Amino acid sequence: MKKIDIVKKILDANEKYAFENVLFLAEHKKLCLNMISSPGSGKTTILTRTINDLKGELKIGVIEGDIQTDIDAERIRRTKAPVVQINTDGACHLSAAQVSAALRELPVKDLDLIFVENVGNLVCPSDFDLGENGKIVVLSVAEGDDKPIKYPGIFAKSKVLLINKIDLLEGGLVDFDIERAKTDARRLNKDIEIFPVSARTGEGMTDWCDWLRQSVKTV
Ligand SMILES: Nc1nc2c(ncn2[C@@H]2O[C@H](COP(=O)(O)OP(=O)(O)O)[C@@H](O)[C@H]2O)c(=O)[nH]1
Ligand SMILES: [Mg+2]
Repeated sequence: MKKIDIVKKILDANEKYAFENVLFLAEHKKLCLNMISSPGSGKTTILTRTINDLKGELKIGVIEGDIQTDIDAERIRRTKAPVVQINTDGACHLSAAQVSAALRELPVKDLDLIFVENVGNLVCPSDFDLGENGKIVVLSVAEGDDKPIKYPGIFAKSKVLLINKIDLLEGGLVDFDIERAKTDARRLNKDIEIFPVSARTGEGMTDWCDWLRQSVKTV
């Protein structure tokens, strides 16, 4: 079998599970967001702060994807949010089948919102639909403002762009032109919502949390 046929087979099998997840989430009327970024741009930190900021308002569960370890799941567990860890054993993305199994381990009925933290990588996870309601791409200012044009796929497919670590812009610690990143992301995806945030200081988190409050109402 040619490599291209094998890749097609894998993607077709993934689509089948992704569709099951779509049905499962629709049946339970739950919002599920797939968070994608390079390693270290702040996904887990954003999640822990978001869970804490929305405590008492939205019940959030998390599916944590990692190549190895349950370090991030442990960080989420400390917030008291329910979390399921998936180790991909080297694979660079989560599959819809893995998410399907994890959804059945979470107390979905009791939740308002489910986040999936995908494996850190801007490329592979964008090709694997998980049946989620939307993708959230995180880009930290330490990574450079050219990333939307260098990795267009994930920016074109995401509902939201979180530009994280904006606290680093103060004092000129990093060069990152927020307007350039926004313009390039919007050129790829005119509907993308963009929130500059600092998961460290909390700056910008209110607008992001407001977007989540609105989005859970519309599933
Ligand atoms: N200065 C700064 N550091 C951050 C921010 N968000 C996350 N970090 C740090 O970036 C590193 C990677 O964060 P993490 O949440 O593990 O990223 P992940 O790999 O995308 O899940 C950690 O040392 C965090 O403390 C932020 O807004 N500002
Ligand atoms: Mg993480």
